[in-house]
Amino acid sequence: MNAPVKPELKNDLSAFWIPFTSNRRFKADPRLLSRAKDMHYHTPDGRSLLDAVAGLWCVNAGHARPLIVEAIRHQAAELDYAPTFNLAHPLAFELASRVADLLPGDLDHVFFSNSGSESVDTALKIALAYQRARGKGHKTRLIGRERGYHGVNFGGVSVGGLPRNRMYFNNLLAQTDHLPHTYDPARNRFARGLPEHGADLADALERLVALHDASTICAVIVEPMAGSTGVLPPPQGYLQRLRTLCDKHDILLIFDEVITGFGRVGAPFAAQRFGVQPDLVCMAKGITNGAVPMGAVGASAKIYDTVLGGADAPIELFHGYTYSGHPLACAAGLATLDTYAEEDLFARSLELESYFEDAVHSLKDARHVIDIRNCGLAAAIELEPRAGAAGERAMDAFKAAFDTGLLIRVTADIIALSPPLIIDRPQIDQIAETLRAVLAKTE
Ligand code: PXG
Ligand code: PLP
Repeated sequence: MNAPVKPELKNDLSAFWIPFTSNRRFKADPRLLSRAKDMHYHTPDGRSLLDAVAGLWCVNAGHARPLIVEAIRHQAAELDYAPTFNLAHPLAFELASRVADLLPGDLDHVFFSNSGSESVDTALKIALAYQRARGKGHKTRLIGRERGYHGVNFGGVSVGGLPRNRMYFNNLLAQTDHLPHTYDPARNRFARGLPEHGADLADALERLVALHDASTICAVIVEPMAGSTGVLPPPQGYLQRLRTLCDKHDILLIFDEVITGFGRVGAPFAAQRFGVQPDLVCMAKGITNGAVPMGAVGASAKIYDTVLGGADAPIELFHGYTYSGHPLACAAGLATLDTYAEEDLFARSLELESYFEDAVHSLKDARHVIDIRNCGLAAAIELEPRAGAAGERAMDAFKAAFDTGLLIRVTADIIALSPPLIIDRPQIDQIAETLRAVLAKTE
């Protein structure tokens, strides 16, 4: 039988439903990327763009790095796919050990997923399984934070704190609650690094305990530095206070380090930079330098041992993905960790922090700017919203920057910067100069 002939092959912009984007506007005026190397993207019409956001906060070692490219190429021919349900392959063990080695304290065990969203839902399920395994199955309530971003799956949206990510999808997890966010412009505007005021905001956990009782609370999940909502470094002492309160009330503390992990804030993880030990850590993005989708959850020895020890069935955790520990992702992950180590990129991020801080804060008097925040190689420049048109001014700045050869990220009226950790000082200057010029022209 002849294969059915397709009447007509249509290749236009309509089929691809583009995520978190105005499809109508984008398809009327598309922006395409076709190639990337080191600090730059290239467009199909031959223009180059300085990448000031590491793709989407993920390409921490810069684009198309040789070790990573070669590892993926080799692995695709060697072992393209291997199940990890009742089977495994060596690279998955090797990557888990290497990641555990980078994690602080006794976070010795690593569960693989394929994205940050999956890592978050995995961590929430591990937390619930842990409480149940230790005979505290009534501790089921999950506490997130206002303005938190924990991906787009139902668990992550339920603990997340971005209204529009929640309001269209009514059936969220029952039994969640939220801490207040830590943004306090009245006291902390234009703070450099960690803001001075706001450690006391962690005390809101006491009120949630008073309301719900600790016997119903499983875990608190926070981004140690909120990223997606516009770079909110934690107030000095806030995370320490949160850790103390979680210990006091026998509540697990989960750090969502999907953005802050792998060098973004000048240490392997924010947990090390800020000196606070979580029980579970969510990762993704920089784990493979963005080259192959992968996520992971780091779990403490206490959690792993309890879940295994308290299991009521041979399989201790009824959870996993077809692509958990995918060979291509593992190969990319190992080559990524080698690249970070060979070039000492986490130390580089810390070393460049003050230069980057000076450069972004030099925009304090640029047009429309109402606040600037930074930590490590991440920064936010917040613009005054146009009256009655929230987000439009930043979107105009994004397009103008793109046309001027600079890739930035905007969310509401906030410009976010998170360049690859290989950036050099002249490129940092270029970001600041381009943004000043772009903002001067933006209405
Ligand atoms: N947790 C955190 C803290 C994140 O930043 C996720 C979970 C979800 O990861 P996935 O891989 O499922 O997207 C993220 C992702 C932005 C932006 O510019 C941020 C993210 C993703 C896309 C855009 O703010 N963060
Ligand atoms: N839906 C169906 C019908 C499936 O068979 C599977 C996995 O086998 C899934 C969803 C989950 O896919 P994944 O394991 O890639 O998350």
